[in-house]
Amino acid sequence: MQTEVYLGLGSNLGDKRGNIERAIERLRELSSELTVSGLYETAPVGVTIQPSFVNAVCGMWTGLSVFELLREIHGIQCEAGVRGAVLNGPRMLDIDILLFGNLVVDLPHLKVPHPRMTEREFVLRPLVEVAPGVVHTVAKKTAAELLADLVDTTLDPTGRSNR
Ligand code: PH2
Ligand code: MG
Repeated sequence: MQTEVYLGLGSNLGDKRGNIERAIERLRELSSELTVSGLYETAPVGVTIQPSFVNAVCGMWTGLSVFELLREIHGIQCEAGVRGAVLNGPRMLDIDILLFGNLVVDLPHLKVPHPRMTEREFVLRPLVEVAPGVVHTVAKKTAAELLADLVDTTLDPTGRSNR
């Protein structure tokens, strides 16, 4: 069985673009079909005193289970280098499973959909580029709607829309 999967990639140490591009080449080996967004230079979110990131999203079809995919992702992250083990701190490569078909997982080491993806423009903007119509399994909104909601609340921090 093939599943449609979306992954978020980020790097803010070393050869940031090269780290993302090498990861994509490795992910291609795991999928029958893969599309990748552009590479976005983004300001760090959360821990803001750290280098800027390069972020991208890839969409792929894979025959792997979510746990098999997670194991492969860990391997790809290790190959890129384990520097940057600080939570939310600088890292050579971070790959997050954003969406895995319609699957919902809530385990200590794995949450799908990714719990913070709806708050992060550095995830939603490239996601909209590759799959504007993909529906978030829990929020029941498309990527394009989630991005529009986010931009609204960013412009008006009270969350009141003026439209
Ligand atoms: N990842 C984080 C924390 N902050 N900021 C940006 N711009 N891009 C990221 O990928 C990122 C971040 C933790 O995974
Ligand atoms: Mg992350």
